[in-house]
Amino acid sequence: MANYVERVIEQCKANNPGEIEFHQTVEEVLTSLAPVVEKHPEYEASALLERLVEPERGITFRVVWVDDAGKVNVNKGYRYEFNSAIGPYKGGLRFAPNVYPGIIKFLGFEQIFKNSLTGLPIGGGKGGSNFDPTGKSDAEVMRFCQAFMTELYRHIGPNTDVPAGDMGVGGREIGYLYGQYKRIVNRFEGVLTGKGLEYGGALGRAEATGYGIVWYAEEMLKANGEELAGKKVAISGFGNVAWGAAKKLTELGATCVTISGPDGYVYDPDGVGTPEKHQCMLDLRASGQNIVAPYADKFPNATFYPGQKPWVADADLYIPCATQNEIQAEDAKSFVERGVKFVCEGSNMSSTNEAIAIMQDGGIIVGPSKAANAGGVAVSCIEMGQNAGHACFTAEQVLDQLHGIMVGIHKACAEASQEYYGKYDLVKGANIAGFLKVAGAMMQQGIV
Ligand code: 2IT
Repeated sequence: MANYVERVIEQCKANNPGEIEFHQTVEEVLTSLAPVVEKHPEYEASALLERLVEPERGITFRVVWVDDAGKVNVNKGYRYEFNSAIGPYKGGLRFAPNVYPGIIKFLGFEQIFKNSLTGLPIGGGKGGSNFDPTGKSDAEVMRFCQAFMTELYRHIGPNTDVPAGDMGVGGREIGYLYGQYKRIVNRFEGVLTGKGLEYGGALGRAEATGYGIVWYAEEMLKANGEELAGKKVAISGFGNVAWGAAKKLTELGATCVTISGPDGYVYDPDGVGTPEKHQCMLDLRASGQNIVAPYADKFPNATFYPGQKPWVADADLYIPCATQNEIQAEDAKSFVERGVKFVCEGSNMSSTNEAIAIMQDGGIIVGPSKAANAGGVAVSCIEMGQNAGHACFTAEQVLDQLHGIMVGIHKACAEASQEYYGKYDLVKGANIAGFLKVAGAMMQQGIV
């Protein structure tokens, strides 16, 4: 049966040449599923893994828009609708210059298991564009979003496929995308999440991913006899996820000592812990410059280290919140050498497979992103429910539910790894727990 897993991994690599990020997640997830597949021969008989790694539908389209100088620009647009066994396709849109099918497919594949782990009825999908938002004017972003939605609208719907934000797509972009969708279809409906509070957005959605990660990390620490209060925490990134994480870490009594951007990292010995500092993160993001150095100009106790990652800073817990593969083998080795105990992934696929193996072999407890960062999409689903029921939930209702979901995800990961591997391994446990629900639904729905 292990042969079955290996065969599907090899076939998937051959069928998707050059899409290395997609290969990476497929290899990581399927390898950990070997004992599950062993127990369920019916999966191989129904080609369940082959179906799982093949998106149900992949849409590629042209996005044409005119910049402020009057020049016509052409970008690529994508939506990979991966799996709808347990609900409508759900997942964000990423606008970044390095976007290509390998990135969108890795994100879409991860999203299947993440969404399943939330316990809510949402399938997996992801989309985006190679559009680079850095330095673009507001009017350019609007024209791009309108052009993107002019094609995408025909493929999505509140019960079909519900996109949201990801890197490069925040509240502003969701607003422009939503406005264009509504203009075309003439319906006010919950087709996107992460909307503004004035037009159907959920209270707590902006904070949800970061808060969820910290609540997941808290469970990880508790399960290993430690507590978050008093801990020094190094995070990467400065966007939506990092912002939410910094806020919740502070609230729970930890000190968040770093943030980072493509230009380097900032070390703040006093902690990124005041409303003014959290606002500074939002201002950095709104500046559209993709840099963190100005934080150190504003808060003189902080130091900016150009070109470095925050992993070299001394901390008790590391939370990557920037992008995929930001923890490489050499970072993992350095964590092990320094006796680091906890790493909780915030960004999707924060670590290379080699880095995960090095950390786990070195005794580090690793929280996998597909479990730890599921809070964002969980609140997106709450937003879908709110829209469908023409309701408005309070922040307290949303965040209490989110906290319960994150505690439940940690428990599900721990129990699944205990059952199939006889140990506390959240990385394998997340894959197994996420997979079992989707596999059960696929088996019941026949060969489709
Ligand atoms: O990676 C993710 O889970 C997201 N970008 C959020 C997806 C969503 O639909 O809220």
